[in-house]
Amino acid sequence: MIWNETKECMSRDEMSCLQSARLVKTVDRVYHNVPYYRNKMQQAGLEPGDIKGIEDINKLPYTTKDDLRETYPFGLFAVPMSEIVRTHASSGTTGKATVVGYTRRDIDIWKECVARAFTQAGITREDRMQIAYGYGLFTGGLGAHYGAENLGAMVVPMSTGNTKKLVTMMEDFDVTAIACTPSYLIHIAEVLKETNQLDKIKLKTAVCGAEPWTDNMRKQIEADLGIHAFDIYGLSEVMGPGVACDCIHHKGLHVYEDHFLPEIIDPTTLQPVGEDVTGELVFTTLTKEGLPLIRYRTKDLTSINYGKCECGRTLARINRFKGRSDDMLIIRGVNVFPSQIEAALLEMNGTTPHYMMIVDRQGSLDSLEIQVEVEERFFSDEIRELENLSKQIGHVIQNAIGLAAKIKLVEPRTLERSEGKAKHVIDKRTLV
Ligand code: DLL
Repeated sequence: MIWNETKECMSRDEMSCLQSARLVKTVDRVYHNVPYYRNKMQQAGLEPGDIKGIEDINKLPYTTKDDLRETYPFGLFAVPMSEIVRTHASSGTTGKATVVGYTRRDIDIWKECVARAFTQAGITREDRMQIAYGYGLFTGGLGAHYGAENLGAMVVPMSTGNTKKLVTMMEDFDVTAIACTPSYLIHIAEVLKETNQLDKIKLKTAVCGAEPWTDNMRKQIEADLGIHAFDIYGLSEVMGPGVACDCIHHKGLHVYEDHFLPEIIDPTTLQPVGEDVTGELVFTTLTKEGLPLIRYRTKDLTSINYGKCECGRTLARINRFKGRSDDMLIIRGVNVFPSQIEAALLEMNGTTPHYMMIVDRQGSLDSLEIQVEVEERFFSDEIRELENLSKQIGHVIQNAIGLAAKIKLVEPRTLERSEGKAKHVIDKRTLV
C-alpha cells in the first residue's frame, strides 16, 4: 500500500502552494495563541498578514532550544492544556529537559508520517516488527510503535534493556523488521552471532535512526545481517521519528514536506544557502497544533536536493547528516566530527565501528586518544601485526581529520555498548 501518493509525488508548484497555505495558518495560530511568539514577531515588526506564503519565510525569526528552555515546560504550547493528549521530553546534556506536547490530531499525523517512512522501507501489514527504541519520554519507542501499528504490521514492543530476550523473540516470533538505533543493531548482530542464531532468524528490514551513522555502516549492517537497512530521521521538538526517511535508492532522506518546511542556512551568517550546499537544517512545522515551531534551528548539518528521486517521489531529500553544528569538537584548533573517524575506520580491514575519542588537555595542548575495537585475530597474531594496524589506523585518521591522534587498539567488546544513542566522545576538557 502506498501512503499519500498524491502528497509524495506532487509538482514543486503544488507543494509550494500547499505549504504556503499551511504556513499562513501556522503563523496566525502562533501569533494569536502563544504570547512568546507574538512578542518575538512584534519585536521584528511583523504582523501575521506580512506572511503571505513560503517566499516570506525569511522575515520570520528563528526558534532555538533556548526558547523552549526559557518557556519550560509548556510556554510554547498553542492550544489549551485540555487539548494536549501526550507529552514527551528530550533529555538535554545541559539545563532542563525540552518538553513537547501533542494534540490528538498531532498524534494522528505523527503515526501517518512514521507509516509513510516505514512504507518507504518496504514494510507492510505482513511484517512483524520489533520496536527496540526506548519507550517513555523519548519519542523513539512510542513514535515508531504507533507508526508500525498504523501500517498494520504486527508490533513487538521490546523497548531496550534485554538483548537476550530480544534475540530469542526475534527467532521465536519470526520477526521480519526492527526499529532501533544503528549502534544497537550492531550490538544485536553481535549477540545473534554469539548465540548462533543468525541463520535461524527471518529479519529482512531495519529502520534505524536517532543518531548519526554513515553509509558504510549501513552497508556493513546489511552485509552482516543479510537485510536492508534504512535511515529514519526526526527530532522531538519537531515531532519525533518520521520527519524524513530514505528509500530503497538510498540517495537522501525524503522530508515529509507537506508537514515540515525545510530550509538550510549558514549557521554563522544565518542566511539561506543554495541546493546541495551543506548548512544547518531548519524546520517550520506546517500542521502541528500542540507545539507549532517557526524556523526551528536543529543544529543538524546536511544539504538539500529538490530533484525527483528514482523512486518517483518529488519530496525534497536531505543528505545523510555530517554531524551537528554543536557536536563538532575543536581539537588543537581543528574542527573534528566523530562521524569522520567512523567513516575512516569503516574503510579499513580488521576494524569495527566501536570507538571512543578521549579528548584531554596537557598544559595548553589538546590531546586526542582514539580507542578502537579490532578483530580478535589481531590479538592472537604477532605483536607486530597489532603495531602495524595501529600505525595504519593512525595514518587513515590523520588523513581524515588533519590531526595526529594516539591510537589504542582494544579487544572486541571492551568498549561499553549502548542500547540508546552511542556515546563516542569523552571530552575531559569540559569536565574541569
Ligand atoms: O532521536 C527522534 C528519533 C527517534 C529519530 C528514533 C529517529 C529514530 P531526539 O532525541 O530529540 O529525537 O534527538 C534528535 O538526534 O537533532 C539529530 O541530531 C539526531 N538524529 C535523529 N535521527 C538521526 C539520523 C530523536 N537518522 C537528534 N541521523 C537530531 C543522524 C539523527 N542523526
